[in-house]
Amino acid sequence: MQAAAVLQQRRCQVTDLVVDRSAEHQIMAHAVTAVVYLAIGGVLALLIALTRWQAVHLLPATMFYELLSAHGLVMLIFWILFFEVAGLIFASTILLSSRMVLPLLGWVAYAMMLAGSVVAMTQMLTGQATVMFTSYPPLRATPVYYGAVLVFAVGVIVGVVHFFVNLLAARRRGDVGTLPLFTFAMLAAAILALWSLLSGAAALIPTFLWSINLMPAPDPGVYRLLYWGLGHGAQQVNLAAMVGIWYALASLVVGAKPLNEGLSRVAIVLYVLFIQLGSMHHILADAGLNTWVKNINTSYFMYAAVIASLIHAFSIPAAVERALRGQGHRQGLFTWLRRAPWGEPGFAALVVSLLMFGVLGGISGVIMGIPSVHLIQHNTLIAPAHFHMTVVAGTTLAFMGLSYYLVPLIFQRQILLPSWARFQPYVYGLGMLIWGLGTGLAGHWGLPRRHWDVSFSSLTEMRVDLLANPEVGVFLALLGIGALIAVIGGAMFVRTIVGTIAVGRRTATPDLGLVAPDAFRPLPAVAGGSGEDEVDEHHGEFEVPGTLVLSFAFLALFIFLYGLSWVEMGEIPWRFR
Ligand code: HEM
Ligand SMILES: [Cu+2]
Repeated sequence: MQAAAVLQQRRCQVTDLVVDRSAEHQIMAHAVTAVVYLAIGGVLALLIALTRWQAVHLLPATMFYELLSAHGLVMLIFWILFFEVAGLIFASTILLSSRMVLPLLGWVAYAMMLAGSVVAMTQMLTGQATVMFTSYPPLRATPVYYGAVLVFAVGVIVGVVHFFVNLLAARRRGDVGTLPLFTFAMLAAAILALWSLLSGAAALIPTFLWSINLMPAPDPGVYRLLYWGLGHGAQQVNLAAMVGIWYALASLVVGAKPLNEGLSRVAIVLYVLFIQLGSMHHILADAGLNTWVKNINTSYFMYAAVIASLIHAFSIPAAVERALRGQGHRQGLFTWLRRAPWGEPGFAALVVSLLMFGVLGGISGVIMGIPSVHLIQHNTLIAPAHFHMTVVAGTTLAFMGLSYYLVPLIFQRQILLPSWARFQPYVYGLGMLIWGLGTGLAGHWGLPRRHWDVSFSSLTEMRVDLLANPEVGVFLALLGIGALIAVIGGAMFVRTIVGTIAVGRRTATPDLGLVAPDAFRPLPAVAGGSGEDEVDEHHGEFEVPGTLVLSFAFLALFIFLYGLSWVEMGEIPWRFR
């Protein structure tokens, strides 16, 4: 009995956490699958970007739409969700030093996700389901495609249920009191995921039945409303997971502890309560909804969730500033920032992810959600520019940053090419920045998203020439060059992680680079081992003046860009009636 328990567990020699073997194996399986999908999605990204770069215009039309469909699905759904389910397993077992109670349930979830995702991707790549990841009817795919997506989704639901089971079991065994902040964030993510997946099922089950001729075609307006319950909700799952990772990376690398952990938790709860209410910002141009519904849904309620993000956006840099000042970098406003560990992959990923998500993704998102402004941005390249700043530069980069620590610890291998890991977040971020600026500006100049041929060469009677302005050519070149750099950054990540897993030196104590001295003792700070007994000798003076200045600079930029969007709207040549 005792021996069996020993076989099923090990104690991590770096973190001192008790590692359940089943949890470990399942995390490995999910992580490897996620990285494979990221690599596939990256190749597709390069091909479609080189097609959108009109001067190159690589792929033929049909193939462009097939690969674009697959890129959206593989990246947004498969890469992200396999990684997130790994995160759910980690947060509910290893981080709590707790046992996995029903390993079989976890494997069932994984098998369904794997089977569904492989089939759905293959359908898209072979031209059976060229419906984009949104699959709006009346676009129609094969029943196999909808079936595969549903199998995948049920797999994720099982994975989420598995998370709740593990968490409840840990609670009952007394392994955990107050949930650690990371687990708390993942709990919010899991609740949001359930809601989103149910909404997605409501959209996709009738569509599946339509594809086998058992039901009439779904009403496109109703489908879109239900679909975005999934599409929007899924992004909030990503948001909660990413914010959890930001806190984790900040505490891991610089020993930052939230200024006010209670407030950070309240901000996470705000996501659960309010974020779904902003879901209609995806269908603001749809005629079926009245203005009142749109205004309420996308403005007043959404702002409650935006406030939550603003709390994290202040709280995390502030925690970093306080920790670094505590380490002696007290002079002036920004010495702490100059002395910060810029060469550590966790810190690099944290900063690039937080900045690009907050500044580029966050501000553009709030602006696009204004119903009137939305009308001049809808379906332009502004949309992909916005969401690549959130879900790629933000979420994906945060996931990459965490991997540089979790992969060596879980696989017990020394990270291969640590110097690549140091540069990789910057390369990826720079590529995405150039890509985002080029794509966003091309959108501002009126170029549509999801479009193979913006020269409209076969539609001469339309007499539109979106490429007439020479600057558009420059923006599209930025899109292409940025994509090349970002793909190199992505490949650096894949190479480092795959190399580590395959041939990294086996060791129970991998060197993780700079880790805050108290990050793992007595328990990882993210696992609730926060220094409550810490005495703060500087109590009374304002502790984070640098972050305050940065926050006001951010707000000023926000106001400027918000105002600019109204000016832009005032300059359109057509009129609203
Ligand atoms: C090297 C990194 C990447 C590059 C260069 C890239 C490039 C592109 C390009 C050029 C498009 C087509 C835009 C259009 O024509 O409308 C696109 C669409 C898209 N990308 Fe990416 N991408 C990258 C990574 C990612 C990642 C990591 C995700 C998700 C986590 C993602 C999610 C999407 C989605 C959802 C679409 C929309 C597909 C559609 O309209 O149906 N991309 N991307
Ligand atoms: Cu949304």
